[in-house]
Amino acid sequence: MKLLVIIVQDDDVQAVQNRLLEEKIGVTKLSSSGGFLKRGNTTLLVGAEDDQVALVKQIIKDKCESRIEMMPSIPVIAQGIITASEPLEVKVGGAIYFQIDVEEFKKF
Ligand code: 2BA
Repeated sequence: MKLLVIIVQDDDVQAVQNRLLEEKIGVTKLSSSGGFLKRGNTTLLVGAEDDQVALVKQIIKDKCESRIEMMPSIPVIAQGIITASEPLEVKVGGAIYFQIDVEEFKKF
């Protein structure tokens, strides 16, 4: 069994969750936020049997889009003068995926 930790953009969560539920694959949704953009995203925890892992990856690939986000300008102080940095375009990927071996799984 594997524990999959998948970070997705909030806009894609519903579609991913619906497909996982259709396939009867359990999922836990955690509210999270990115360290760089400091915007909300969602972390999904999926306990998957080894033979379900490929299907979960395919669902993620199908349902998660990469998008361009704007990082707003921030005040910058240089040589005592306050200016504003240029707004920055940041490409946020479809999803970030981690796969971990599960030593033991129990339901109490
Ligand atoms: P954020 O940390 O808010 O990052 C959003 C996007 O900003 C990233 O998209 C990446 O394109 C860019 N970015 C991140 N750090 C950067 C930096 N130091 N300089 C320039 N650009 C940077 P993704 O790579 O698709 O990541 C989307 C979200 O997934 C991240 O949101 C973070 O919440 C999570 N994530 C990404 N890599 C991770 C990792 N190695 N461990 C844990 N979480 C991760």
